Amino acid sequence: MTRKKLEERSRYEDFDLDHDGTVSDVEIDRGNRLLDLELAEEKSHAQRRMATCAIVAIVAFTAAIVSPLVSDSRVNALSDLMGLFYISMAGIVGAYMGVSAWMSKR
Ligand SMILES: [Ca+2]
Repeated sequence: MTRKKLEERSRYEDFDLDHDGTVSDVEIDRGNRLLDLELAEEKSHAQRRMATCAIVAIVAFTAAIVSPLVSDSRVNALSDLMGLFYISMAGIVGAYMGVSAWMSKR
């Protein structure tokens, strides 16, 4: 049986964890598990960033509408939209916290 080789600069070269020149099934499985963990970590970082941005947006938006920069007539005209904004931002934060708690118990 002929020996299989990886192509030049193959992405599976990184899977050769003991650097012996061959990529074994165990190394492929381990590499795939590491890849899955890295993707899960990246996803959780993105979700945390999104929740943080939502909190910052709530604070910044509140600071903007109570500042003298925005007139009372504008605040009154946009009051319905503001409610939706607060509910949606709080929904993002609440969903993040709920899913985080649920995932930690799994
Ligand atoms: Ca190896």
